[in-house]
Amino acid sequence: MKLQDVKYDSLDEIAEGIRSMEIRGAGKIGRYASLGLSFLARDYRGKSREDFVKELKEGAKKLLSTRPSAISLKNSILLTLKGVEEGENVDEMREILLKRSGEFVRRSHEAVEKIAVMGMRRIPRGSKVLTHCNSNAALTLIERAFENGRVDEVYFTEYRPRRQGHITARRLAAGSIPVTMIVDSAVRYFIRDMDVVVVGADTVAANGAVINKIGTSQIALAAHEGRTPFIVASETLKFSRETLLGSLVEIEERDEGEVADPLKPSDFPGVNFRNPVFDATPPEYIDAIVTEVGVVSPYLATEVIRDMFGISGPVSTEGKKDETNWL
Ligand code: RI2
Repeated sequence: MKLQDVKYDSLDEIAEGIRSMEIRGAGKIGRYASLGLSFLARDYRGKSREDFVKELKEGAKKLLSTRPSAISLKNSILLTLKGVEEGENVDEMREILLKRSGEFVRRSHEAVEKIAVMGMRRIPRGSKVLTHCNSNAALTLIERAFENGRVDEVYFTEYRPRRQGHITARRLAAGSIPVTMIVDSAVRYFIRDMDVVVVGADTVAANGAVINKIGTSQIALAAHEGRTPFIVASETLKFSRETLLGSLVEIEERDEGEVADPLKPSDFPGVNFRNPVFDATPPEYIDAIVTEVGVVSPYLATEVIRDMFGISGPVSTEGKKDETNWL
């Protein structure tokens, strides 16, 4: 992603794009949030170091407020701003931030490619693969596996309520991959025909649970029952440090209109609607999590988080103030 290639030109535009879900997908919102901070730094005209820090903090909070439970958003903001305070003046701080953001975005793109290459080795030749919703990491892995003769056909869920499976359909079909759309409730019917399930992740918790688009845990349960391997493709960006400290992962609940669609909630008098968009798949239903640092058992999630944040010894809420100050 190059600055000149994106259609947004300010942090505010990017924040609005994430809020409206024009920019979506856990990895992508992380990369765009980082880009948003670099736009803010690029456009800052003041000379006061303190005012610059204040503006960055406000910008970081604005970005996070667009999808407050998205850990990739939070991690990307913290990783982009890490070390910025070491700059002695605004120019130095800007330089550090722009460099970190550029590196962060480049590494994130590289991470997806590494995940695809490592993960495709887990797909037996000639497989039928099932995927859910729309994950760039999962689809890149499936595409590489197809190019290498490991995938014959992909089944994907339509995914209600937002039907993001349609995005998956168009992408796979454009790559000439044989694809079949099924409704979310047909997964158990087809699961025994599948050789492997590949999904993405929004958050990976320290206990190895994977929080992904609603319905993922039902698919994992069906796969477990049908003895179909269940693989998660996830950048380490989605691993949650907070869960190491005992926090629970907050589940985003979106507007009831998405569930009632194409009608309106008012067309169903006396009916309540609930619209949680993620659920948690426990580690016992996950065979492997493919990250850019290797293919790991979900039970090694703690180690990945420790490595990522350089945490050794007992974990406490103290320390690491450089990162937590920003948000
Ligand atoms: P990438 C999406 O979130 C889906 O839940 C998907 O599984 C996950 O992000 C994958 O992320 P949303 O933004 O593999 O549609 O694309 O809620 O990074």
